[in-house]
Amino acid sequence: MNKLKEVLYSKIEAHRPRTRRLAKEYGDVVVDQVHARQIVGGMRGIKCLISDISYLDPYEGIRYRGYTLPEVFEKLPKPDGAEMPYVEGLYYLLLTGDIPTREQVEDLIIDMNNRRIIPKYVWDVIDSFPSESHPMAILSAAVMSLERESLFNIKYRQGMKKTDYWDPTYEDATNLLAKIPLIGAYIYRKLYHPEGAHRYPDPTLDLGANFAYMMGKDKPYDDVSRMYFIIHADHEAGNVSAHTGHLIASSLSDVYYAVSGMINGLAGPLHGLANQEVLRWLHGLMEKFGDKVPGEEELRAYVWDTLNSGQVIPGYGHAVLRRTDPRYMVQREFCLKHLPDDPLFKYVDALYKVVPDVLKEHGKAKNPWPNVDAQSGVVQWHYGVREYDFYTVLFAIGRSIGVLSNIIWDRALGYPIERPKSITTDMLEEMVGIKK
Ligand code: CMX
Repeated sequence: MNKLKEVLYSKIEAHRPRTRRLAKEYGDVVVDQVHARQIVGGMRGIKCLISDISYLDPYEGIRYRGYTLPEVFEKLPKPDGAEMPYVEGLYYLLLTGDIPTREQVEDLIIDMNNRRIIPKYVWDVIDSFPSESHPMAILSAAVMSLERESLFNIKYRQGMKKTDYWDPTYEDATNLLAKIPLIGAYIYRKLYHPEGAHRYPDPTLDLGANFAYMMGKDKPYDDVSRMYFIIHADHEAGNVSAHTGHLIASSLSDVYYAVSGMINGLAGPLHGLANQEVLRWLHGLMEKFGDKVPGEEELRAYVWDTLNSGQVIPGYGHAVLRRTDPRYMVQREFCLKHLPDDPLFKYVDALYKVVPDVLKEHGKAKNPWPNVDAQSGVVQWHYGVREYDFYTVLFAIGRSIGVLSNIIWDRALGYPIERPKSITTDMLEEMVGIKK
């Protein structure tokens, strides 16, 4: 057993009695009520899932294992000379709840580097897609194709105790996490830079630096990748991508099925695809005004035009958050430090001063503040990743860290197959007292 797995196992053993006790002794305690509006409104806010990996407070934003994002960036070990921490360190934190030492992270990096080999059929799957395909569709299919490598399935067929499910799930999850950045980078090169030779991973590099290397990007893109994957890693369990991954895995489908499903959910414009939509929307604005950022009145008019045509303002609003997303702030601070004069950043910053007031006036969005997606494309654009269809792939690589950590713990704690109850419209009308 490697060192992370040993620590994880001791945490699992310590945690199991808590879950058993909740189910056995407190099973009848009422923790939430369900209102009709939640049933017809996307189950918003119903407390019915457990995740110890992260928690999202509407005003404070995300905490990973109790740590805010600034704390995560400050406490996790960093490569020499780097501004951003090792992504592998975040995986360690999400799995165990402990901030790892540099030595523990280096041990994990070696372990993950040994898992990077990708079977040729995965490259063939990617190569077989037409070049007009969306990179999220290709990513989903490439991850799906790896399914035949699942150790969980082999062990399950051999007959495995339920308490052991977490072990091959950990192996599958760590294998996939080691491979998915390589798959993402290969998709990027194939779709947008087919002229250049494919770069094989460099075994001396950590996940962030290796991703930059495979993308063909120089420093500080390694730090950009680390920052990007860390801020997108998890957002508690109820969002579409995290919940989809958990739901699929609850039937004991392996992590390849689950993460492929997670990717499909993330590919919608109301969720992860919003980062691509933001760039498309910003370019519409820049085509009108060029590099000189227009005044507030012109910006307000552009925002109103979008709203009046029945579209949402991409990158603004959130189902849970009720203030500016701290993931937006992390990136904003990065931009202020590294690219304050970038024309696109100037637009984004000018819109930050205008959009919330317009959305308040519009009176629909419960949260008029920007989310992570309003800012993330700007950083990518600045460092030369200008093919904005690709941005959600980056989100997916990051999100897989949290989703895979959650699935390992779901298996460790023996959560059952998920099965909420549906009712008919007739039934709901009757329940609320509508007479026919
Ligand atoms: N622009 C215009 N209208 C918006 C809006 C926005 N940015 N955000 C919410 N609204 C509207 C909703 O469409 C809804 O309108 P209807 O009553 O006509 O259906 C109304 O305001 C109420 O919505 P809400 O309760 O505030 O928001 P939801 O929880 O239903 O949806 C979200 C949340 C993120 C889908 C929504 O705010 C949105 O569409 N934002 C733009 C897309 C976006 O940035 N998505 C990325 C979110 C982060 C991520 O997952 O990556």
